[in-house]
Amino acid sequence: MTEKKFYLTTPIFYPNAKLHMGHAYTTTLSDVLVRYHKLKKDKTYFLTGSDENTQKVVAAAKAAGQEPAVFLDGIVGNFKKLFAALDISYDQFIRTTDEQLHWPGAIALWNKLVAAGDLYKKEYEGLYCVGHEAFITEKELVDGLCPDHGTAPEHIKEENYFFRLSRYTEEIRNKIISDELRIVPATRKREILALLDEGLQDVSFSRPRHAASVGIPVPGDDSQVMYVWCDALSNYITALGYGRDDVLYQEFWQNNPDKMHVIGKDILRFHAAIWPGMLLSAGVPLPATILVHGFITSGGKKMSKTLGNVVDPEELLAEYGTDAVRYYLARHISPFEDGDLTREHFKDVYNADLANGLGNLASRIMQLAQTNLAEPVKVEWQPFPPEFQGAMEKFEINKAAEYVWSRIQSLDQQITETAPFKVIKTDPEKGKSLIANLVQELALIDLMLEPLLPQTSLKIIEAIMANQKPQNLFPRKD
Ligand code: ME8
Repeated sequence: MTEKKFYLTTPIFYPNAKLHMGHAYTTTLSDVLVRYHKLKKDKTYFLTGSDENTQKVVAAAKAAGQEPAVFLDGIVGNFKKLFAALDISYDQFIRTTDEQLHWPGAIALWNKLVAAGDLYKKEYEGLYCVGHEAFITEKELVDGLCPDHGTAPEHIKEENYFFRLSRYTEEIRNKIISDELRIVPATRKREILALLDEGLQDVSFSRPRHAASVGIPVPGDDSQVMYVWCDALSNYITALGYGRDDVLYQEFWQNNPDKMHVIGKDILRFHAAIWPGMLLSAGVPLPATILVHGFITSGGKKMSKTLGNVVDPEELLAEYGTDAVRYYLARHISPFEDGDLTREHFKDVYNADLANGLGNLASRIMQLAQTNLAEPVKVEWQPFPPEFQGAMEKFEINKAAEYVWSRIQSLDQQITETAPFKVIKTDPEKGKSLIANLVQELALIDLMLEPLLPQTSLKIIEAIMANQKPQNLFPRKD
């Protein structure tokens, strides 16, 4: 039997500032999906990284009074610290300033687009929003400002290479309609199809070197550097060795039907229109799935310093620990819609679902086992319950977690109803078998917890194997 492959990427994040809760969400959602595939014994590859060749980074480094390279190393170090604290099991962290790993592939891809006759030079005049790292139209402005960033766009007149994206509108459209390129959820599929119905415009793919000041030189034209999005999107294949070393690329991209991008709703157009256009032009297979999640708000509002409603992932991690944060994100944020997180709700959920729920259940059962069973229960292998598997296959990690917690609740009830602590006094054999059953059930719950709460899952299975009550998994918070 040939092994199934699973390739998952997150966006590469801009290292102009610290990562926030939204980034923590994208990476946690991604990590849960990868760990689930690992448990199914698929061969997985998980990519994340940073999008470094941008004006934002140059500006942020300048504001910090540092050389860009030094500034970037510092920020990227912090990205990795956050990912470690969230237990993100990525295989590779790609940086687009990496001239060995990223640039050869980006250049090779560019050359393919040239060979296809899809790049041409043109004078361009328009408005550019540095926040978006994209051109913006007069129509999109509110009071002369970019509505997302609240900043005035730059007026730009320059010569750029343009990518003939318009040529691929129909092909992209058909592939999305037929789900050959699957956009999940359906609301996002409709959104991108509506955009495709209007027809795609050709897009700027380079900037004059002086204007952009950083970036990958355009092959054969030193006066230009690749435009950020053209450079950034290619990371998904350059990291695997496209144009450089084909082994991983062949295995996880070229010959792998199960490759997916996880992104937020803000970058749908880039991933579901521009990127497929580039791949079609270059004759490279398209991704199979783009999972588009919503945005996290706090108290129904965008997190912002002025509103004082920012919840910092590092702070939550320090106070509650890795698995509590993963739990909240996995269970209480829908991957398909916008979600909300406040400190108050986080604490309530922590106490109810983790301290009183899971923590209490594991400790009750293992206390009974430790006191009454002479040796550890030999746990039998059990398949994933279909409810859990079904939800995971649809990327509904919140529903999967909800199902696990419904099992936690029923197991709690089972202890109360079967009362093994009483039975053991009158009928020790029956009492022991009731307790062994509880342990067996706990082991199944524990299996489902692995992708969601990996550290807790390990502690529980260790407790089961040692026939010992685990340490206090989730101390109550007042
Ligand atoms: O766009 N809620 O990088 P970026 C949930 N470098 N997720 C959020 C969020 C929120 N409020 N805010 C951001 C870029 N995100 C480019 C990507 S990919 C080839 C290049 C998450 O640092 C979400 O995943 O601005 C979103 O798509 C991403 O961060 C944008 O990160």
